[in-house]
Amino acid sequence: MSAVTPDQLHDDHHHHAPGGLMRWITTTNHKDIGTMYLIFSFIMFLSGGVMALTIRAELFQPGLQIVQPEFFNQLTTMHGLVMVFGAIMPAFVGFANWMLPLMIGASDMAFARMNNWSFWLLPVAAILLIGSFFVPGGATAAGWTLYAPLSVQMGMGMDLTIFAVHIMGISSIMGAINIVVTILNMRAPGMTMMKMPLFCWTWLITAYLLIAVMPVLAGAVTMILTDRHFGTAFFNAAGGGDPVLYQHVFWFFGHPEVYIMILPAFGIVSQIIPTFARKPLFGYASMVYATASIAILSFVVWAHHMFTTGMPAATQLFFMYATMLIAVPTGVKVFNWVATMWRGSMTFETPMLWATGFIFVFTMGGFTGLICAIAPIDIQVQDTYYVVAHFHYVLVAGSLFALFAGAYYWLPKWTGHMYPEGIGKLHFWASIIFFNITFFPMHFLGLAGMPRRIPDYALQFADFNALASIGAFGFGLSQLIFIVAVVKCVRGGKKAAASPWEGAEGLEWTVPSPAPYHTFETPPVVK
Ligand code: CU1
Repeated sequence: MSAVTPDQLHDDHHHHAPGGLMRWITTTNHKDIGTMYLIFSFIMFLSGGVMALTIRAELFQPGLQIVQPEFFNQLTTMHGLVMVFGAIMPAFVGFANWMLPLMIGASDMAFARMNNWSFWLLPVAAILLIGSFFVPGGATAAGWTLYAPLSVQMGMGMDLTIFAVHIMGISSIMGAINIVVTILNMRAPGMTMMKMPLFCWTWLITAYLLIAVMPVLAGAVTMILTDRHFGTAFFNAAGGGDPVLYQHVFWFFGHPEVYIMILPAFGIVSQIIPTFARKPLFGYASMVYATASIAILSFVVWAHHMFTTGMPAATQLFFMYATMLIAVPTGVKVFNWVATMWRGSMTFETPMLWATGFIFVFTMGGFTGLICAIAPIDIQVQDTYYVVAHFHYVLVAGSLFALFAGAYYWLPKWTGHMYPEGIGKLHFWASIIFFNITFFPMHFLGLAGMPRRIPDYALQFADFNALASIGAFGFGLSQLIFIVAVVKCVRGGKKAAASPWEGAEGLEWTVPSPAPYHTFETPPVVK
């Protein structure tokens, strides 16, 4: 009987597993699929970013300089769709793929082949979506919300967008089912639900939101499709339909969607703060309940997007108070993060900079959200740059900053190498400064009455627009620093220790008991 050497085992493995491109097309490995999600989402982030910079170039001065108004509207529409469905959502799914099995001690995702299919649907949807720029009439210019009746009358770019939304929805639902089943069925012995790292909890709740609302979005765009081509009149008053119905259906999806894009961010930040404060997370159970409360409330606030559609006052009041109620569990979370840092031995490596930057700037977006929730104020600022400022504070300084926090935090785990700390810090400081230069002036523009989704504007708005455009180009260029950091990390970054944050990441486990020892290569050591 001869012993099998590790080399022989490796060779044997090699004969069965495809290499090169086929490896990536056929992979069922959660780490490979996580990597593909992250690379795909970053490419989409750059595409949506180029659209944003074209918009800001046009808005640098009043008048029309760079693009025609019709194309400008296509750009604002596609920027929103690409960033929401192509960049932010897939990036969080990438984090889920990489980290959930490791965190709960599972060997892989529950449905490894479906996982491959979830990912590979996305490039198809992206080609349809971005390809719609090149069909007759160009991409749809109905806004990312695709409001009827305009979206019913748009050219064939709208049909490609509907098809893309359907495909992305299928991908999201399959991904969400995979996450729910993995968490409920594949936890290691001893890993009870209330011992899971908070990232798992936030993603479990997010996955339920996805399963609940993606079919609603699919229904909304299908009704547009049949109104366009098959003689129905869901949104056509002349045929007995109601254009406002579209807004109800869309925002029944759209508001929970806001939390789909922020709850996993809360999860990432909740892993990072304890590590760099060197204290366990404050209020673990209250974090779980706050996340669930936000998710449940997100289903009963949708019409805060519709205060100007002529609702009865009592309905406005209901949606106003329900929306303001969400500030309570969100406040619990912010309190817990701050209480975790309170009297901790804090250090500010790059992930912690992004995480604390997230808390500070995301919370400002939360406050402007509360202001928009007040019906009489919302009626004033509806469709102005105040709203644009608000949702970029929660989506850029919220979702995106948390994604960068998580990327720097786990890059050593993913690649086995450290990223260059100085370059990471430069990326953070450049981003947070240029972010605020870009978006803070938009509050003033909105309060002064500048409408969103227009390529030209009155002279009185010129100064703040020039400032915002300068900030946007600074922000865009700053993101190239991330590419430098990742490339330097992968090629020749210094070798990461098994416990890259000097054992402090043992504290990312939010409960006193340690992580199951087999989830990472070596047990975390708490110093
Ligand atoms: Cu909302």
